[in-house]
Amino acid sequence: MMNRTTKLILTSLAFALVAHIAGCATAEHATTTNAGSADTARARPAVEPVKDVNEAKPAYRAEFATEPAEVKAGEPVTLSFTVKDAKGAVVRDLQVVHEKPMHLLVVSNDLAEFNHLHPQPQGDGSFKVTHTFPNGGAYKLYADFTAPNASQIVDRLDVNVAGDAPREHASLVADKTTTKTVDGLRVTMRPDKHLRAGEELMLNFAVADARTGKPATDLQPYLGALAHFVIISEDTTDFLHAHPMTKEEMSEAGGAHGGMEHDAKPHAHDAAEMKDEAKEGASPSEVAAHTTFPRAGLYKVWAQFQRGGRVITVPYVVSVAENHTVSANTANSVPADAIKVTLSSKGYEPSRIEAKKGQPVKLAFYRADAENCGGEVVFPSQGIRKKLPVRQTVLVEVTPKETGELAFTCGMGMLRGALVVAD
Ligand SMILES: [Cu+2]
Repeated sequence: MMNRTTKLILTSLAFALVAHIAGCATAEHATTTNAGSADTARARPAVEPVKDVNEAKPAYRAEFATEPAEVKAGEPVTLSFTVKDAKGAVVRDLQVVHEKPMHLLVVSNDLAEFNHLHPQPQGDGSFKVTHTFPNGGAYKLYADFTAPNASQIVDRLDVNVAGDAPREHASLVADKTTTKTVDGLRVTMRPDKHLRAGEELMLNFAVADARTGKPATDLQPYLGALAHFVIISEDTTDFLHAHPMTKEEMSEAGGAHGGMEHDAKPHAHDAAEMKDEAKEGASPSEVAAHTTFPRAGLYKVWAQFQRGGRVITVPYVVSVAENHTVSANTANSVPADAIKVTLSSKGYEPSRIEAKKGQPVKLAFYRADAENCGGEVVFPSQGIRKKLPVRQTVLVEVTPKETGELAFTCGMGMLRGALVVAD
């Protein structure tokens, strides 16, 4: 019954990233800055360098300021972000990811309000965008950026907006229906399995024209992708920004060579290319995000599409169950003759492991969090590709046949490590 255009063609790995604001690499970026309150003058705590047994990786953070300093409901305010490295130097050349050097998600603390903005680079190295908060109250900002040769960083910032009558706090309630109609687009979310903490799953979204009920095949690329997904936990500490992948990306991610080029060629899309593709046939009326909810609880999901030149934001509230299967496996032991390699959103630790030519090395990969890119470990030169379920230990045995570096990467080539092989 399904014709070509309604087939799910954007499946498999999505470019999805998660930042656990507590408990891992991005925790140090999650220090809060209060603007528009008595706390404005309080300096942010100094950022501790990322601990790495082999080489000190630079840590980055966004310094946040508002103009004017006091933020008032209904009045435009300029939000300014200056990214600095561990030494305090301004970082200007952020990687362009999904067509923008910086993505900014603005949400009210109760997740009722949502804005997806893009601060623009300024002459002084800062990134600025003007925004008008509709109501007084507490807001969270998530500044999402990627410094050169570094992985994605999400800085969570607090803004208190002055207003006469702060809006009443809205409680999250899990949706009873997974079909929503916004701006003439009817969107149905169909997860491929029951939502459980720490379990990889696919959120499928079918889009139809609300008036005709027919599959909507006229979606336009928005920031280089057919959809954007932002997922935030009820307590605002977990943030995921996911995109469906194009066919080219899927093949690029699948090939070791393509994956290795990720550093040289930042993850970016060619919207023109996608438009050409759209001319050949209609846009797919289903898109999918590959994602993992890190913990049990309620999450708000915003799916964003573009149609007729307008961005359409479709909100969902989902309930994620405890995962007893995964927690039962947390006590996975590492064999005595194996080297434990922990994988978190900061990458592999250790990322460089000494080995001897001709001698087998046993690596025990432990994936500490649900950072999506780490779902697989790949040894391109060995033809090894293994799935890494969250909080489980997976053994990989390799016998290096040559001296030099024997690389391993995540499924998309964004996180990397190497065996350093000597005679
Ligand atoms: Cu964005």
